[in-house]
This record gives sequence, C-alpha cells and structure tokens, in this order.
Amino acid sequence: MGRKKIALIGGGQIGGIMALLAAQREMGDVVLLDIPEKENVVKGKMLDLTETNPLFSSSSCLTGTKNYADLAGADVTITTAGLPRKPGMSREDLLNINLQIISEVATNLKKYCPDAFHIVVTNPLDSMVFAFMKVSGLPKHKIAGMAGVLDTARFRSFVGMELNVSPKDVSALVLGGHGPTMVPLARLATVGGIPLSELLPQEKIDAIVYRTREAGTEIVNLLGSGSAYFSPATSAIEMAEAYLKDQKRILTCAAYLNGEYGITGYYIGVPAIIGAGGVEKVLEVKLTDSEKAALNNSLEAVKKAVAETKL
Ligand code: TXD
Repeated sequence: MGRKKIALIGGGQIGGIMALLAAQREMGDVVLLDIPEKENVVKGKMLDLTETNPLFSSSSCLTGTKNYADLAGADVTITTAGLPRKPGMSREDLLNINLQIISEVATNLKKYCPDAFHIVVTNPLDSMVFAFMKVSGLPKHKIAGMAGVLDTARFRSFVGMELNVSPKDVSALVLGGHGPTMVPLARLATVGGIPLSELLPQEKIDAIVYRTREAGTEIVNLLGSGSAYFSPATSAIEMAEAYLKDQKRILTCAAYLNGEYGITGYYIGVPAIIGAGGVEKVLEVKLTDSEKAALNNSLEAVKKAVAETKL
C-alpha cells in the first residue's frame, strides 16, 4: 500500500496548520507548495515541523517546494493558494486574481496528480471550486470545496457555548454557499439526540443562526488582518482523512450537483458521503418552503459569482 501523499498548495496560515495536523495524525507524507518568492519560507516551515516529529512520534516526511513536479502522485490535494482582499479591492477584483491562481493550480494538478481527490479552500469558495473543475476537466466527484464542515462546526460550537454542553454532542447541518446567504438548518439540529428546539427558545436559535452566518467576519474583525485559519485547516483535514481512510463520513461540502435539491451544474454546500471514491453520494433532505427559498437565494449568489468567472 505504501505511504499516502498529501499535497498542500498554498503555504500560508491554513497551509501551515494543515501540514501540522496531517503530520500529527500521521496521515502520510506532506508536501507544501508556494510561489518561488516563498520557497524558503515553506522549506523553513516544513523543516521546523519535521523537528516536531520525534515529539509527536510521527514518521511523516515533510517538505516544502515551489515545483509542482514534487507533488506528483499525491493521493489528496488541498488548495488554499490565493490572495486575501486588501483595502480598496472589490470582491470582483479578488475573484479575478484568485481565478488566475486557481487556473494555474488546476492545470498543474491535472498534470501531476490526476488521480487525487482535490479539495479547494480558496475564496470565493463556490466559484473557485467550479473554476477548478472547469479548468482541470477532472472528474467532478473527485473535486470538492471546503466550507460546510467549517460552517457546521461553527454552528455546533455556538450551540455548545449557549447550552454549556460539549459541542461533540451537537449535530447540525448548514447548506448553501459559503457566505452570508448560507442556510443553517436549525430545525434539524440535535443535542445528544434531543431536538435543539426543545432546549432553546427560538430567539436564541435565531441569534446562533445569525452568528454562524457572520462567523468568518467576526474573526476577520478581531484579527485585524487575515482570516480564520485553525478551524478551516482542521475542517479541510477532516475531508482529506475521510477520503484517505475511506471513512464514508457524512461531511457537508461544496459538491457538484446533478439534480439533487433541484440544482444542476453548480457546486454548493450539501451533506455528502466522503470515502475512497471522493464525493460518493450527495444526501438529500426534504426542505420546508422557507428553507427551499433560502437555498435558492444562496444558489443565486453562487450563480452570480460563477458567472463572473466567465467559464
Ligand atoms: O471556509 C473556507 N473555504 C475558508 C476559505 C475559510 C477561511 C479562509 N478561506 C480562504 O482560504 C481565504 O479567503 C484564502 O483565499 C485562503 C487561504 O487562507 P490563508 O489564511 O491560508 O491565506 P494566506 O496566509 O494568505 O496563504 C495563502 C498562500 C500564501 O502563502 C501565498 O503566497 C500563496 O497562497 N499563493 C500561492 N501559492 C501557490 N501558487 C500561487 N500562484 C499562489 N499565489 C499565492
């Protein structure tokens, strides 16, 4: 069977934490790639991490590079490469810059790791995963966007904080695009098997839904520069591990829809089974009229961003 190989494209905040998590969980060997100007930075990060191996009893080989050839044969790839928005930059400016970066990444990953499961994290998420699929032409079920695992984890955390219980025992589902139009399905949330609605009044649930939608911005405002990285990194690694270990986990991710939820031709956040086949199946849940309307509203936002890519 041999060792698994994990390719991380983008060696910034999230890339570095993902390398740490993959090494700690001994998921396989990890290669961290960034632009030539950052070659020494990623080499330094991975050497630093290598020196934690004896402390964590890990045997993972950890290397930094600027060359895509070093990613050859990877089993899973996770892309965070991109630029964050700077003052004075519109969302469209960011989309155009990151679209160029994702196109370059997708072209190289098609060449060097055509058989891998590809996870896209770069924002704007739903249009970047779509662009990755279009440019690479790789099988749609072997490409997924990470957002739902994070949005769901945020919802679960806030419920745990409100009820003073372990978030481990909170189960929840957040559908839709990664942004303010996302659809936390509070109706289906449970705490130790008990419906959330029996444990919290509606106005508290509404406040948790609101905070979940704005959770990324809440952290951006606190940090002052950059965006969340611990939770996005952990979320993407959950998806990679489910694939590498064929865990058949039900993880919410931006999956390509082919009629599910009445949607065709877009990537959007839905619960999916992740196993050795990649996105093996999208699970459908019956929605109420207002949930359907909220999902359609979210789809419109995704469609608009995808249209901006002109792909
Ligand atoms: O839920 C989600 N999907 C997200 C997404 C949650 C949080 C953050 N999300 C997005 O992830 C965020 O908006 C960014 O687009 C990405 C990466 O976030 P991170 O915090 O890791 O950003 P950094 O620290 O700026 O790292 C990006 C790295 C940086 O080192 C650049 O030099 C590198 O990407 N980069 C490239 N690498 C390879 N190839 C090219 N062309 C390239 N361009 C930049």
